[in-house]
Amino acid sequence: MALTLYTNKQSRGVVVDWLILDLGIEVERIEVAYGEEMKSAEFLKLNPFGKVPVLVDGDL
Ligand SMILES: N[C@@H](CCC(=O)N[C@@H](CS)C(=O)NCC(=O)O)C(=O)O
Repeated sequence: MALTLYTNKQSRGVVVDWLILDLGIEVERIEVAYGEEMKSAEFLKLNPFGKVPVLVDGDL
């Protein structure tokens, strides 16, 4: 399983992190900074709203 969680420690992404921890699921965590990074063209491809959390599961 290749899950990737794009998140920020000061966001509601901590709730997703908590669930992932409880379920014992392996995930790669990528910290995304508020501001420019979250609104960058690259990140907007993952979430057009430019917000975290974003969970990527393979092609989904
Ligand atoms: N409906 C979204 C809301 C996500 C959301 O509002 N995330 C905030 C952090 S808690 C965010 O990324 N804010 C950045 C911004 O609005 O620029 C969800 O529940 O995942």
